[in-house]
Amino acid sequence: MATEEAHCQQIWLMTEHSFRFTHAITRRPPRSAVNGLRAEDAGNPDVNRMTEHHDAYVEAMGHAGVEVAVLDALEEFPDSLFVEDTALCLREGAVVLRPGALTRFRESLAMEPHLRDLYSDVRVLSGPGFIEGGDILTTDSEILVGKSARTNSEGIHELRDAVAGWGYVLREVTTPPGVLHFKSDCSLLDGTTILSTPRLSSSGCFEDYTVIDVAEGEEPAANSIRVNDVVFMPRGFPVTTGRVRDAGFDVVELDNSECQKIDGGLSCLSLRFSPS
Ligand code: CIR
Repeated sequence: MATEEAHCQQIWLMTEHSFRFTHAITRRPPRSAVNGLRAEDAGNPDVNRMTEHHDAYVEAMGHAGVEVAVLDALEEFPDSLFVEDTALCLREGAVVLRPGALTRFRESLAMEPHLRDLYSDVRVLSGPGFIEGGDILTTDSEILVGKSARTNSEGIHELRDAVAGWGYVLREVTTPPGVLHFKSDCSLLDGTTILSTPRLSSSGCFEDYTVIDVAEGEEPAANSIRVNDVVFMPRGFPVTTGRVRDAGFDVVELDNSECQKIDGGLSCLSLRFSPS
């Protein structure tokens, strides 16, 4: 490859690293997902349907150009399909997190060996803080971490120390009260564009970004994911999907009704990364 072309490709990789992924890790839904944690009772999820949706999610990731590892279900952990909460995966390495929900704490230990298979540098937070991946949004310029009922200041401080050596700037922000995770209410659409609920964007935390607000009554649509050239959005939120399409993004809608019953969005279902 000509030197100039190689240089351009390097710059492209550096500027879009927050949504260009070669790999993902997912975990199959356990039968015990009917006991998954939830803030409100919307009925138990149908695990057969959830599994069909999960299969479609994995297939869509493949179509988007990602090599997907599908781990076996862990029956002892009802929420273990939401692998995003267990780790932060960056180009330089992975950080094993410390979930703040007691029933989920050991899920991250079960993830660690899989990260070691893919990364030479895996850092494990030793506590005493707590932090879940759903509260972490990585953009091209920074890592935003929302303090929440699952993520405390100590956990954020420990993550800041863990990633500082890799050159990342970490900014502490706040998850709106009553919202499970920071990313329950926002997603990255490209390096500088965020899809957000108005209740979150009105806090001013996205001042340096272009913000597309989700429509009133369509808050779960805020948890979407940009994967390479497409944006995966949950089905059933037509006004917000229209706004994202009108802004020029290529949207793929995915069924997520069963995970939504236990507060799980599309981002929660995978760890997405490109190890360097
Ligand atoms: C929980 O409450 O932990 C699960 N039922 C849902 C986790 C969703 N994860 C995420 O937003 N990253």
